[in-house]
Amino acid sequence: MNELEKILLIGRTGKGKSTLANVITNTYKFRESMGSASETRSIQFETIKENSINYLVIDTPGIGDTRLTNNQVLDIIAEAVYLVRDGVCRVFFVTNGRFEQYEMTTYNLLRTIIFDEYITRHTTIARTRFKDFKNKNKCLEDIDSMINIGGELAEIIGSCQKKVVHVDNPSVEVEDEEELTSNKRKRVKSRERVMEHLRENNCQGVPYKPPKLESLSQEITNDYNDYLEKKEELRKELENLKSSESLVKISQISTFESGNNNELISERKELMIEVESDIKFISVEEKIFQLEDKKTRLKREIEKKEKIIRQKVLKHILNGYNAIANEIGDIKKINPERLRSNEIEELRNNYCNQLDKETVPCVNLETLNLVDNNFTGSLESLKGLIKLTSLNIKNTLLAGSLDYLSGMEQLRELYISNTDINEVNIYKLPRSLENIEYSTNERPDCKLTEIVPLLEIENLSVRTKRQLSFSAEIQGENKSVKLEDLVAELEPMEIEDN
Ligand SMILES: Nc1nc2c(ncn2[C@@H]2O[C@H](COP(=O)(O)OP(=O)(O)O)[C@@H](O)[C@H]2O)c(=O)[nH]1
Ligand SMILES: [Mg+2]
Repeated sequence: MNELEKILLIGRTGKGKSTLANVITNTYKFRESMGSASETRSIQFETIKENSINYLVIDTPGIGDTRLTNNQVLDIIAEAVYLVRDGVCRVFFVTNGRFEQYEMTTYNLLRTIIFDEYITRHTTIARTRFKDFKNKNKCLEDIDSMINIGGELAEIIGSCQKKVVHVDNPSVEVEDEEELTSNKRKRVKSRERVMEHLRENNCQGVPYKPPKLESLSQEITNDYNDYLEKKEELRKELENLKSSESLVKISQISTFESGNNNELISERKELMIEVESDIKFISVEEKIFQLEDKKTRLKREIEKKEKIIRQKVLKHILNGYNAIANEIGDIKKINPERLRSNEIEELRNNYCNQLDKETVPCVNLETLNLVDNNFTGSLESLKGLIKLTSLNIKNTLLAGSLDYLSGMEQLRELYISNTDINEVNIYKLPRSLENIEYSTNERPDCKLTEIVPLLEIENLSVRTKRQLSFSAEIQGENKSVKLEDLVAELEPMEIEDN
């Protein structure tokens, strides 16, 4: 069996991934960006055979790029996972040595979402734009200087055993003949470097297939196959449609011509021809109608599949959130703060358009900020987040009862301004609450207005409690104040439960 060694190229936009892909595959099939605007937004891949080894070279767009929409990112992850579902042989982290902000985003995201800490064992730094790539000493010096700069790149270089391949793949879109020849030669030489590196660092039959990749690929492979089949079907239909449309044109022309040419021929004959071409005309039109119908149906089915796949990827990301957070916490190698606070949180907040039980499985989550989102539905899905200390659902369309928060015994801050939350049993609210923000100024017609009086009582009790415990502290007493005791006093003021 001919195994495919999968080579995954990742890195920030403009670092030379597509160019490197062309160099490795010895083609110009990958789109090299001339300006920053023309970069590709989807995955491209090609196979090559070299020394009887089959390689699949996969070029990814920088998924940390803000220019991509959330759906595009999910699609890219899905496709990448599908392509490397049997494991990846080498990951080329492409960089030009100039370390920039967000340089590691793609790497870190893939590492946390589909790979694990062992990704470094299968990673090679592809250092592009290195003019002295043929000089071994200069290459070694460059590795040292990258390590000396420190930071994440240095750590990666260290943990991938200094596996760095230096290349220079200048553009071939140049006018000057001499320059073109020279640039092409540099590409050829660079290619030799890369292929040599691949020979030395092949998978030896054991591709890297970490559990996260395995589970997500299992999750989406069937859907992805369906999706690809449908896309192929659609492609064929479109082709059919095209040829049918040209048939219509031909038949229209023939109707016209037959009318003209038959002027001198007997009426009967003319009529016959007209009738004949009419029949043909109608049947082709009907066919087009059927094909159009099929096209619309297929498109709809494809969209549906896309959605399912995206949801599965999203679910995988959010399900893994805890494990991911733990893993980062343990390893502390890849700047855990940034990863946690920006990237994963960003993913969470941006991608979560719908609150359901599956999308909120992060039991260790302490802060959840969903402010200014279009979330609808109830808070039931948050029930399990028992470690939350702060919950902000301000300016969302979340509705219903606050009772779902009753198990959150560490919840101190709650922001529910301008929502449709309209049920509360203040006895069930977490005792730990220190602050509830429940303004309705920005949306005076929101349903929250219905329970504002109750919340005022709650806030009063919270404040009283704080004052009491404060004075107890001052008095050196270790007296814990029970909320029930306080609300018992407030009970006469309570407005009927709704
Ligand atoms: N001189 C030089 N230019 C390069 C090299 N690699 C890429 N480029 C140029 O950098 C730009 C971006 O390259 P591209 O492969 O599209 O980057 P990608 O966004 O990572 O795919 C293009 O104009 C390339 O011609 C290299 O090794 N040397
Ligand atoms: Mg590219």
